Amino acid sequence: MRKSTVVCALLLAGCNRHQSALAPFGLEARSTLTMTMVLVIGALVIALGVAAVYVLAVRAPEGRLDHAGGMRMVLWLGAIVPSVVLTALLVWALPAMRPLPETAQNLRIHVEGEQFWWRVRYQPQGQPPLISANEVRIPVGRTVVFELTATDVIHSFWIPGLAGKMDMIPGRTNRLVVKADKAGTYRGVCAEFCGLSHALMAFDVIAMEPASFDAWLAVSREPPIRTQGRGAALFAASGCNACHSLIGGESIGPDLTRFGERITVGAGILAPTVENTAAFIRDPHRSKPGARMPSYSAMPEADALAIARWLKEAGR
Ligand code: HEC
Ligand SMILES: [Cu+2]
Repeated sequence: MRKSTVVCALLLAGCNRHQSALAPFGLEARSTLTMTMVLVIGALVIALGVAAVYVLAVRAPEGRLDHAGGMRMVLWLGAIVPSVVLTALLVWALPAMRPLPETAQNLRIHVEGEQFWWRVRYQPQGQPPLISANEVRIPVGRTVVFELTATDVIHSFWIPGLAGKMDMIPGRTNRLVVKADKAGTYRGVCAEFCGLSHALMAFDVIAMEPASFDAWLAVSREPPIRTQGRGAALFAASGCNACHSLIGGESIGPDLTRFGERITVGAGILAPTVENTAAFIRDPHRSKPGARMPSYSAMPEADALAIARWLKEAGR
């Protein structure tokens, strides 16, 4: 009983961040959904039609349809109608395959797939880049160009509510042009098996009104304010800065500059609480087998909590 309550709560919690191609918030996903509906309804109509013909044929008096009549029916229903329908569908669907138009002025967001997280770099035209991780923010109503690549193995970048999948391949940059049309918080996932924690490699997508997006971008360029307490000392003493940047620089692990603002911990896996962060720091492999972060199981829980609290200070 209690177990099922927990399962239900977890399932419902998953509904906060929509991850569904059936609930589109962008142009490409919207046209894909329309096409899917046309195909599903069309297939249903055809199947019902075939069933109706079958029933009529069985019930018809013998000899009603001579050999020539039968051949005519095969010609029409077996060749002409399908050719016309398929050609019409092709002509109708071809334009949807064309990528959205883009210009050099469009915001570029470089996303690199890592085992098992996402390295994110915003590259607004004429401004210095902004580094982040495990979350992408996009302005509603503006064209955004994702530049996708990978460090280690092939991943696939998929935001079901926004657009189709795009492979992330080491040594190559694939582009995905998108336009969101509805603000909200959504979820993206890795859609290509990439190792042990492949299924635990998700990210948050926050589609914002353009003005709030610009404001967020401006604020994010300010160095974050952090106290210099126990958390700071422990972070340095434990060698965390060997892999994590707190000033938006290049780093081995996810950038933690504005960690307090993230709405999940561990690339879309855990709720953003201090407790979850501390648990992740002490034993990242419990929630993510194979994660490329050493575990700090010898670290006292109080220390992990102090670091977690301190990390969460910045970015809110
Ligand atoms: C050897 C490099 C390395 C070291 C050292 C390291 N980490 Fe990590 N850390 C990573 C990697 C890689 C990830 C991403 C794991 C994943 O999600 O697959 C990560 C993830 C995290 C996350 C989650 C980030 C997010 O976006 O949700 C936190 C928080 C974190 N580390 C804190 C720490 C702290 C605190 C220390 C020091 C006690 C530390 N790390 C030491 C590599 C490292
Ligand atoms: Cu992956």
